[in-house]
Amino acid sequence: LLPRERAPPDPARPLPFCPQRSPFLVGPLTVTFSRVPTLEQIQAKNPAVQEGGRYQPPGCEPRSRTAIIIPHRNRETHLGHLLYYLHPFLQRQQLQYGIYVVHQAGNSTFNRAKLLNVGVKEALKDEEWDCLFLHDVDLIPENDHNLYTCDPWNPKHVSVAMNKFGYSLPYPQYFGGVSALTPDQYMKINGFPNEYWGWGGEDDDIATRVRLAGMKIARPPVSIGHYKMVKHKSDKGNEENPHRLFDLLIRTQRMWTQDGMNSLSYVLLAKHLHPLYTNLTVDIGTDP
Ligand code: UDH
Ligand code: NGS
Repeated sequence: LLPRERAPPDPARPLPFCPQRSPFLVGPLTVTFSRVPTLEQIQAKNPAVQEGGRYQPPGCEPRSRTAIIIPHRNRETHLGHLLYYLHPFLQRQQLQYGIYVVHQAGNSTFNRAKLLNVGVKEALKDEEWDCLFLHDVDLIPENDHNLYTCDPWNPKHVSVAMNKFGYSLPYPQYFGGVSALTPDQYMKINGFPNEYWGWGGEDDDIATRVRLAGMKIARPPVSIGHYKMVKHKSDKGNEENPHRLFDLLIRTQRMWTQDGMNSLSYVLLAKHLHPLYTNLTVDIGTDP
């Protein structure tokens, strides 16, 4: 048997669970952005990753099947940096995983939260994922003890210590960047809002949904939830949303059960299995 070849599953002898603590973890990581890796270079370093950016640990039953969902438009270099670090990171954690890039088609105003709803809906058609990681493209985890698994009870806010905020939370209810929910938790909050077009506020809406659905925000320790952001200017097509404070956020309590996964509509234009990720190109409509 070649080292990476899997023996066919034998129902009489199921694989043992992977250990509670993976022996491959190294802790703090050095993250730099001096060179943008090409997709070919990343592929060469990750020969065990399968089409669509999928992976299963050899020889043991993973403790989590995690889907990473990344909202995207016009950030190819950031995607290169993220894939370069994330693939080895997740393999060291001995997870089964898949990476989904949800690409907003067209030039209308960007809508991060709606793209994440689309990613969840489409990812769950592929696999019974245990855990959904909603992941900004420009945030690179700096410590592999930050496990990409879900908290069984509460939605988890994961990017608790970003370099741009001096490695601490900018405010206690902050829920932006990287978060992780089980599919049940995601449905319990009716997913994310679809009506936040442009920059800001959608993450605060999500934090409010968590509270209104009777849950709390779980978090990893600050020493572990370190992220380095790829520096960039603000994006064309993602200008500050002028409605976020006085039209939208004041209505979350009234709207959260009506606006979300139960009202999601979109047109999937393409689904393409790249060697390092599954690309979903989607028409999510335009800012009204
Ligand atoms: N994103 C894209 N393309 C865009 C815009 C956003 O891919 O054109 C995605 C990307 O995954 C990004 C995420 O959406 O990481 C969040 O984008 P963001 O602009 O909300 O957050 P980011 O931290 O930048 O990347 C903050 C810009 C500061 C704007 C300041 C307004 N006061
Ligand atoms: C808050 C925004 C959040 C945003 C956070 C950090 O003010 O959406 O700042 O922004 N809330 C509102 O605008 C209501 S950042 O410093 O990353 O640009 O995530």
